Amino acid sequence: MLLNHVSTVFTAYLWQQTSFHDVVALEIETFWGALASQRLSWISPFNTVQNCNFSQGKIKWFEGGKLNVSVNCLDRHVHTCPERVALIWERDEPGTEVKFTYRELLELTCRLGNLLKRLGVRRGDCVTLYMPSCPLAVASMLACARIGAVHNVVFAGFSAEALADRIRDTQSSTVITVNQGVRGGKVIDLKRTVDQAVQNCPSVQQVLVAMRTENSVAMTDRDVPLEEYVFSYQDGDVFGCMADIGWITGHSYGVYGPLCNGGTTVLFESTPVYPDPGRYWETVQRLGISQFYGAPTAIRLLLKYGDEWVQKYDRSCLKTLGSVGEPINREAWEWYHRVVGGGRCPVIDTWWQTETGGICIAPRPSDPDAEIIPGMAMRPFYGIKPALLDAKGEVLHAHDSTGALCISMAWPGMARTIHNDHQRFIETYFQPYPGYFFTGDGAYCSKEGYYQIVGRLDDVINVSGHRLGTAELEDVVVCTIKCVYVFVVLKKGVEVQEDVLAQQLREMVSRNIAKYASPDYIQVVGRLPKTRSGKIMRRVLRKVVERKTDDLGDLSTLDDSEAVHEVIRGHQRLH
Ligand code: 6R9
Repeated sequence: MLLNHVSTVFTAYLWQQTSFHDVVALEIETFWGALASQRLSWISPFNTVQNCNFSQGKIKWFEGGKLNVSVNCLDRHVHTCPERVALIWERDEPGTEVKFTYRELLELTCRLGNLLKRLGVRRGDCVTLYMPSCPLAVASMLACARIGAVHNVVFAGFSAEALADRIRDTQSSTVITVNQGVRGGKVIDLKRTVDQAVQNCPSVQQVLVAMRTENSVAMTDRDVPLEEYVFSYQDGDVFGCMADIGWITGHSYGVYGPLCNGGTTVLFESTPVYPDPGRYWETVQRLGISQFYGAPTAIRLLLKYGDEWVQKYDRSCLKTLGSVGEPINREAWEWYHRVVGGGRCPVIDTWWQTETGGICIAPRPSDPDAEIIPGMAMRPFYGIKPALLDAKGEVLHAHDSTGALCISMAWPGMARTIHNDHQRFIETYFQPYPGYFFTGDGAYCSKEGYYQIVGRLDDVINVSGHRLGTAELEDVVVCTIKCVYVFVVLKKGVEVQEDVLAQQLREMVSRNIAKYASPDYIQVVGRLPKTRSGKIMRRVLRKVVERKTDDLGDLSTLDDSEAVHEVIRGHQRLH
């Protein structure tokens, strides 16, 4: 698990560096080998850089080597710059941020690590964290890593059942939580949810409870209260990854990447619209964020509110704007670039997955001559070898083609198994295209060798014999099913007659893609069903259109169930 973070460390590092030309030419093995020796402290050095075989699902990196990722994130920097700010906790209430230095974070991590050991947590045990993005959550992750335990971070918006499933799956003996969470001005009783969940989880022996708010909660014999912590202030470079730590982006780019590189990271507890839609940019100004890393869902939401919310704030500290999680459509890309970045900051659309551990395809903002095309993830990251394959499993050699996005060589950050189910790992990722790691996404590669993600392959639809990626259509109408069924969310304050809108959208799609792609049905909705990390749940929309609403599938990651009910009611009204 510790090694999974190695390539994250490098990609985060690249955000911070100005030139990397010298390493580009090096062979993959030399490349990862050199970075691993230079950028990380090893307890014992590795013998081989890699020993991987995709057809056997064997992924082995840095054999013989031993390191501790928490030592790499903390101790290394405490030796050289103990008072540098490691974390800025951007709390829900604007203007109440709290800063943690590397020294403080190490102290908190060691205290927690020792407590976990005293409570009987051993190497290989799993600890479930059900906490909002806060320094104690980061210290808990690092404390687990420090003592060799596995952390299972469950997004603090998940229901008691979804939490219980994940605790049972990992057989956790220990859960760490807070009394209450605070998000968008609302208080959420997290401890109560944990109490409900653990009723059905016999493995749980103890629940560690920290106090996020001042309200007391009912404690049982199983609960262990955690004391509150210390903080101080210092200036530094500020990496603003807005993702919740319950999502891989929060792990790799909120915690391990920036800390391992000695950077200062912002932990965002709130929402982009609390107390108002200017929150992100007010935070950028107040904390001096230099790299802002957000999700297209948030960008699309904010652009609906207009430019004034951005322009009110000084964003001159911003250097790079990152996007992750979904394809970013051109309108959102351009708004992000022109309005948020004032045309001055490169927008980097970064494609990667939980399974890849870190960014795999992204433009290189460090290269002043590098071209960036809106809506394209552009070039493979150093050491990543993508391949596009057709339905017969043949590699598409020529550029200017679309196919299943696979990766032909291993890299250190990639997943090495599925917990308790290695066979499923092999079947899901290595059997669809033997010899390749299959990502599940479709991609287009341009003549120049630039990549554009066209969406999940299970979202690609077959219309009149033509394969259409949802991303491509969405880019034009800014969603779709076997016939094209478009769900439209209007910008704030926009009023249109639905039949006029439908006519305009049909013309636009016919003109920009093709007549066969023109939408058959158009439904205007207030909002779309999304996961907690902001991805549109297209499979749910498909079921609504297919009238299979009694078979919506796993909804445990759904953010707001009311959004589904609204879409269903709208659909019933129309048809
Ligand atoms: C990091 C993360 C992975 C899936 C991935 C793809 C979609 C992520 C994207 C993107 C287009 C991008 N995705 N980044 N699609 N452009 N820049 O999101 O991990 O939650 O595992 O999701 O997200 O479909 O396969 P995860």
